[in-house]
Amino acid sequence: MVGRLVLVLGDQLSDDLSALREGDRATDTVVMAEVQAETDYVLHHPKKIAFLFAAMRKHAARLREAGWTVRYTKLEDPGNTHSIPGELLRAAEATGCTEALATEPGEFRLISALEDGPLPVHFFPDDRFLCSHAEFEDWARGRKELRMEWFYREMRRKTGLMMEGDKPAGGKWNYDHDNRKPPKHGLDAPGPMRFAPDETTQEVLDLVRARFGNRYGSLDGFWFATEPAQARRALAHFVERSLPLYGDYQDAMVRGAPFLFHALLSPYINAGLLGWREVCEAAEAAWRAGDVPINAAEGFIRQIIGWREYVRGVYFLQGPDYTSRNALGHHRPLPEFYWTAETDMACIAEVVSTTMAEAYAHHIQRLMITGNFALLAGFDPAQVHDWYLRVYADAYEWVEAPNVIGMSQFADGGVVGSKPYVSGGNYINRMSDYCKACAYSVSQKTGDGACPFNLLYWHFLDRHRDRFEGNPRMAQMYRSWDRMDGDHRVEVIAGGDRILARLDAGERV
Ligand code: FAD
Ligand code: DLZ
Ligand code: SF4
Repeated sequence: MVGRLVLVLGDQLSDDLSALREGDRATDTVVMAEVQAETDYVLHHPKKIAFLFAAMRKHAARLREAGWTVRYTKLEDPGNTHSIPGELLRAAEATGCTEALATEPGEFRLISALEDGPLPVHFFPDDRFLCSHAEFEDWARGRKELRMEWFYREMRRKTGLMMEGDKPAGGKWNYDHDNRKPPKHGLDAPGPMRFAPDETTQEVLDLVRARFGNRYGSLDGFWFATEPAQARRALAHFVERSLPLYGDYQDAMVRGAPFLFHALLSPYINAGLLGWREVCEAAEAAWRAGDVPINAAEGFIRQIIGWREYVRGVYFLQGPDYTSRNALGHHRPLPEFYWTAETDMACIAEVVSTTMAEAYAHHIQRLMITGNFALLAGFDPAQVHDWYLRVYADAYEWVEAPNVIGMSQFADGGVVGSKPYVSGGNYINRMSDYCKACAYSVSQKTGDGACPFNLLYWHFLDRHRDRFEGNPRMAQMYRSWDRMDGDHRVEVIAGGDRILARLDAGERV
């Protein structure tokens, strides 16, 4: 009997996958493929490619052990058509199969490519997420604003995580107020669990170095987990060592300490090596055992069943045109220093360097350093989106786009955020030690040595006054601006203009 093909994509490496559940291991053939269409639709960081290829190869081996017939195409295999629909067709020709089963991909781009491909593909929902498309649509229907906090409370009730009956554990839904501590001097963080590359991973690293070594990002010091058992050890390490202080220092930034108390689990969760439930249950169990404070456990769980599920809901609700939105009409090209780290702004240099080295930066670095500067300076959101999708090991459009186009760049006009995330240098100085090492002065508000964030913050508010003045959450900022001396305001705007002119001229900033 001729079976069907079961497609498993690089970020679908979960044992419990809807397409596998629908398939029959006695008759069907699993198709997995390393293809250039996926490595090159944006030029991903080599560490991300290496992580996924190593994890894919090991997943294929596990599926074979579990009794599946797996047809796995390596990047260098002769005949590789270098696209997912192409590899499905080749598999169909080789096996005689005439149809394929697939779990819905996480990017519209690939959904369309499969729908338009030569082989009929039957899609099944990606139920590795807590909230289905239909459930999110129901929640969103009729609401004037899609605020994450209300969605999150629904997910708490639905899962029973950190609940005492129908009430939130500890009496409050959200302990974010306790999660904004500036870094203490000499803050010592354990960092993520690191794994030495095994034979499969080393083979992939050699391949990726040869094929993708010239693009942005370093492959040196690769330490990611590449199989579920390792990812579970990384989770246990995080819960034991970092989670106790995760909440307190969630927003802190320290030079030379890129990871602090963060989980470093997003690449694993997004690729399917870990599930949302096991990571949340581990955090809750640690709190119930008295090993971590409530602000840490709640804060972590909110990121997973709140933010992560919410951004996915937004992506699929908003549709394929979401990534091309540009509500603020920003068109300035992304400057070279987002690729080279060659800038006098110590904060940006630090985050871009970390990103190049690790394919990682933590949330506040992404939001309040590189994202904040891009928004203040008015960089084209499509280019900013392309940058974030390329450089981070956890980036797939369903999660990256609402964070970038929505939360960070306000290019969706306020679907994700009720106001833009912008700040001057004071916030960065309070939450980091970056300014101490900077060529600019964070306390200087005007003149050539003034922190560019200080100048561009007011420049941004001033040039977008028509849009934001009526926003009650921004009224205080406009009142402060209006109270400033007129000559001072002229100097600030002139200073902002000069920074933008230097950016436009390609001069060092
Ligand atoms: P932790 O701080 O330890 O958080 C725990 C987990 O919560 C993460 O592993 C992640 O699974 C989840 N999480 C936290 N915040 C978010 C969020 N806003 N959206 C979705 N999940 C979240 N996350 C991605 O997974 N992929 C991206 O491409 C991505 N791009 C981002 C771009 C910008 C501009 C911003 C501001 C945020 C982005 N995020 C993205 C969210 C967040 O920065 C990362 O999930 C987080 O930094 C991952 O590191 P961690 O595992 O150490 O996270
Ligand atoms: C990100 C990525 C890369 C770099 N390479 C592959 C690949 O060769 N084969 C594959 O099946 N998946 C890859 N992926 C992940 C896909 O891009 C991802 O499944 C889609 O973007 C949908 O989220
Ligand atoms: Fe960044 Fe300004 Fe501080 Fe320099 S002074 S590190 S540019 S915030």
